[in-house]
Amino acid sequence: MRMFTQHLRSLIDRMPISRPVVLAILTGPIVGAMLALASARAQDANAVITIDNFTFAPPELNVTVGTTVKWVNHDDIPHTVVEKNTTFRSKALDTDDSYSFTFKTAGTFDYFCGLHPHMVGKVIVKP
Ligand SMILES: [Cu+2]
Repeated sequence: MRMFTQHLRSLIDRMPISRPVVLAILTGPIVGAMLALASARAQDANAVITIDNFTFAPPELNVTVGTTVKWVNHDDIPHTVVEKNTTFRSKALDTDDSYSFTFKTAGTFDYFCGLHPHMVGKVIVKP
């Protein structure tokens, strides 16, 4: 990166137009890309829990408030996702169906499959 910067600098020195203009032209797309990356990170508040072989994976997930969690059923039989206090409840998910829920409050959310109650999982939401 340093070599690249030095190379850039010598190039800029040899250019007939003013340095600030060149810098603006060169850094514009870089700054734009960095901003895009930053906003992508901010929006990256999502997580996936898979259902495979009657198991939620990961069985315990830690997220922050605002995160959208998506459950995806990879089994050949339907499953549901039901929170203990019915904070959320999906319909029956067929193979490759998914259900998403956005956690707006902090807390521990225990859930299970309504069709196979021995299937349990937990989402821990931090402020
Ligand atoms: Cu199930």
